[in-house]
Amino acid sequence: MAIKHKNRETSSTLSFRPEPRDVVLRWLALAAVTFLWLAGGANSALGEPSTRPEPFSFLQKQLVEDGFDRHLIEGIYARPEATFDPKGIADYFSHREATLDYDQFLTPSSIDQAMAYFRRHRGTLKETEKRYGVEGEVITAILLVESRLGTFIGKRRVLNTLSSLAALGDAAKRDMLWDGHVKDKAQETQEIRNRFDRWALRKSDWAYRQLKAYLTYVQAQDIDPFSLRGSYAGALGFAQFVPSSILTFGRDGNKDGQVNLYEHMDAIESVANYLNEHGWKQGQNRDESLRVLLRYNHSTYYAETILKVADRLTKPGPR
Ligand SMILES: [Ca+2]
Repeated sequence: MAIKHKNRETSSTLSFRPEPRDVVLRWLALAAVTFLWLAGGANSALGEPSTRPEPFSFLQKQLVEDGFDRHLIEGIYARPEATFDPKGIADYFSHREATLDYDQFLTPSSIDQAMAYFRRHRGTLKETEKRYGVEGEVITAILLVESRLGTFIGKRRVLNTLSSLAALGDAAKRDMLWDGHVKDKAQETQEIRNRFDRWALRKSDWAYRQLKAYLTYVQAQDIDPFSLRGSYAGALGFAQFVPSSILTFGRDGNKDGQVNLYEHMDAIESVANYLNEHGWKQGQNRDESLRVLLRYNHSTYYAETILKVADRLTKPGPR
């Protein structure tokens, strides 16, 4: 991580500083600023957020103040892929874990897929079990539920998801999102609006910390920040880790020099390491297993589903 010396003075006076000797450039810059201002105004009037460059300008300033290299940050957010993702946030707000259908992972076809995966990766799973004390059946069950064994990883660019959520610290962004994308879905009552504001502020703080972890991770592993896709909650890879978990628990399972949770061997070892670090012991009882799994995901339905899938893989009986 290239840490830059904090300098509030320079970070607050970037962008438009025309040189008298270059009148043409100055007018071009002024025209560009005017165009972007008009475009932003027009979008706002339609209830749509302007996508660039306003949504992330405050965020960029904050990241530079927190030690990220200015050129790196400005370079990233100047790219055309950098867009505000209001629909992802609206979907995230209306998401309810308890309504997820966890039974889908216990159908005969899901168990068959998990069994095929368990056999295909038997060597890696056995080796990992020996080193971390986490049963291969449990790792397979987690990968099944998290990403359908690496086949369903989400389509959203992780950088945009985290940046959009982090930008909700700004009241104007919350208003824009509420008016344009949430209130119709959620019904416009003061109570729900208050709940949305509290949720947005909490998520904004969380997402900013995850954004910093994500930028640290992609920089350290030399990964294009826009290349990784994940869920609307900013989780990524076959194991659906949040970036801070990748930094702490991610492992280079296939020893190619890069921690890449879109690789099976890396994902398998990272899951094992995460559970091991949270207290998993081989042969522990069901209650102890549930307690550790709840550290991975706070839903009891989730933890129970993992153990049921793992049981079916351990004792495949007639169905
Ligand atoms: Ca690797």
